[in-house]
Amino acid sequence: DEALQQLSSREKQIGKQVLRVEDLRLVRGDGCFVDDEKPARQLEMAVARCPFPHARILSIDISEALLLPGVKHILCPQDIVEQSEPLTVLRPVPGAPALPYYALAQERALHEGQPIVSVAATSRAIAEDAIELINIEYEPLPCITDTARTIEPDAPVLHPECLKSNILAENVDQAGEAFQKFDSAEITIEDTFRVNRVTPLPMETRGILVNWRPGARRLTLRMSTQTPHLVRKQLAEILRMEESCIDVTASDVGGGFGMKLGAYPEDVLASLHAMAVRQPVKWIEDRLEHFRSATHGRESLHNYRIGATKDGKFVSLVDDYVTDLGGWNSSFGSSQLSSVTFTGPYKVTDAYVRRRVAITNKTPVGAYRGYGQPEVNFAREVLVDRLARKLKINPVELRRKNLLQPSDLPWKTPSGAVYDSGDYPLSLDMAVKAINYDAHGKQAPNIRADGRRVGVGFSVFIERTGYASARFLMKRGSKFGAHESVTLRANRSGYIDLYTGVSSIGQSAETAMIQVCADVLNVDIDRIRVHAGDTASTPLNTGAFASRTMIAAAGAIKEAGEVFRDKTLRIAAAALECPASELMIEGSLVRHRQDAQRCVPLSNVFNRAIVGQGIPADESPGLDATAHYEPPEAAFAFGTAAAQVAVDPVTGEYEIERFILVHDCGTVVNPMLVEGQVRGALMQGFGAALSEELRYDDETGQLLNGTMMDYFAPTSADAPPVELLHTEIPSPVTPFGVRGVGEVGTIAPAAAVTNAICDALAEFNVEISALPLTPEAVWRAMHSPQFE
Ligand code: SMO
Repeated sequence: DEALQQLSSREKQIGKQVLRVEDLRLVRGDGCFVDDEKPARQLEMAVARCPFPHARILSIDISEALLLPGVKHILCPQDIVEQSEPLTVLRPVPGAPALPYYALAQERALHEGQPIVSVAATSRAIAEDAIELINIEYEPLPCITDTARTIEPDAPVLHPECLKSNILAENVDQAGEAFQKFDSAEITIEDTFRVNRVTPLPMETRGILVNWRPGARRLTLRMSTQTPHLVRKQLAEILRMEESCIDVTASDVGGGFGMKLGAYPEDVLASLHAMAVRQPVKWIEDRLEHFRSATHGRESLHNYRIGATKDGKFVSLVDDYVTDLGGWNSSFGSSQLSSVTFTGPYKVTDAYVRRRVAITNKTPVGAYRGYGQPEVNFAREVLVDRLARKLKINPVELRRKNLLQPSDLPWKTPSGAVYDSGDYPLSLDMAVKAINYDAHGKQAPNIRADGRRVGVGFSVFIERTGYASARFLMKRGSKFGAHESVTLRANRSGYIDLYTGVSSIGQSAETAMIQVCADVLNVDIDRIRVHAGDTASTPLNTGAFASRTMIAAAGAIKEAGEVFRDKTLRIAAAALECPASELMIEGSLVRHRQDAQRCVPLSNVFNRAIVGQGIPADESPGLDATAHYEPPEAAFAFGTAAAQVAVDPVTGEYEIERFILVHDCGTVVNPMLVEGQVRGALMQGFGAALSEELRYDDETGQLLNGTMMDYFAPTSADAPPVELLHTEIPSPVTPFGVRGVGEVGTIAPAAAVTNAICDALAEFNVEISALPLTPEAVWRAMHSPQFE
């Protein structure tokens, strides 16, 4: 009817370019990060860290430090064993034994930067002075920093108490007869690809402020974390406390990128100090600590194999890879998604993937934006280009021949994932067209007047977005489910408070959640206020990671919103003296569907509910709704990257002249936010592909470039020109057809740029199998002995 038509023609917020609500506070300096809070009597913590990659701790003498004025409390390894449990792993590598990892190293330290002693003092400066006065005697032990070395049978075992080798776990997924098909394939190609170790580098380092009020039995932690509820659960276990005595809040978080998932040793230490001295204790990680103690990402070796027919049909895909986990199993284990997406968007039924997770004497590796998918995408897509050269088939043609067609979807991959929907060939076609690929054919000159060679490279890709249901996860050893919860609560002024455990890590989730909520309730967007990341006020949830918020939180908002809306209408029905079914919410009021004049403001309806007067006789007072939404296993985003580069063959220097990303995240909730997420992730993708690498000295095992001076993170001046294109195919498995978007930009840059460089240098037969793509690496690839 007419009223319903009006309802549907009312401007929908989903799909609209709504400005970020977060920016109102951030640009005015009213954001609240950990260090913005300075409670009275606050102490600061500093941590003595192992300077060696592997060492036995022979003795610790704190007597001088204890005498330093301002020092309030010192924790030594023995205190930790008495007062706490080892750190728990939220997402263990399946099949891996637990490594007994305490907040302070016990007897032996396994990586540079591992905490040995911590001090709480009246200032950070005094705490650091105290660290200088602590005498720790070490016996340096032989160390292993090389991934290939650590898995050799004769390598010294780093965790002899629970492992027989340095391989923590090994898992296989397979379908069909991958090896037989590979062995009998008309053409085969294989190589080992080295993916570099990088650091996620959020602008805000880790930070924590702990307050303990024993009389109230309340431990309050203000933290920079992606997962307040999960950290609370972990800390309760580690500190041997009731979960109900702990509150974790994470209001503004200056970036997480996966490395702020779960509890770290410093969280335990600051808590124990605060409980011992009954004063607030703060620790803000400095950048030098960050490089050595916050989890790293990516490092792995992928031996990838493709078996194909002479005309280029893939018959077998095999990936045998090792992830270098560093010294301990971090909260979010290794990059397990490499296994899930190793076949990419290709149609193959015979495939095999073996994942091994290895221990070395380096900082633990955790989740990092993309979580295993950039790594395997690099190996597979670079090898696809090499196969194309070997077969003398155009690399675009080769991909077209093997891509899953829209009609193949939903498609269960050999490793057991289900691609929900999509149009992969369309994505590739759009990238080919956008980069004007025909103009780069053989006829066109690919040599510039200055001698630079021009090349074009492609990478198709898949991204798993969202985090699976509890049933799926528990089978794989996860210690938590993945539901997302939201509470909507009416307030007297006629506004709606939205409570969510998703912390604001820069992903604009508050804005996007408001848009979804506004559409579900059909209210104005400024009617909704988000309260995020506080375990005391928000329903128990999972957190902000896995590109999942718009899948999982949106589902919870929808379910809670429907309950909230129905009760709102029932209460309004008492005011307007008509059946609730004849009413609708619109903007700031409830009105009759047929008669817009017959209406009542939301503030009136909400007041009735809250006061409990003037509501239907069978209705309870109050107006709020909580929903716990169980998300689907995943919704797979996809896309294609195309890069055009100009390479100087004399120096190996190159410039990315154009970079096109065609991307599908299903229903776009807010085009501006999607663009921001994709551009930000692309920059991290370029950084890891082009210039970033944590390098270790072969002999001493020391981190060689653990400062911003020596670690080449790209700046805005280094940003290549990026052109974004979208397809918008709704996912059938998510509430609003949304696929995740947060991590997608990290996946394809390395492969697309590598392929473009190799295309540009085709006359030199250049092959690149390692990251990052520094000019030196390109030059070396040109001058590698096999081509001389
Ligand atoms: S690597 Mo992400 O925070 O799932």
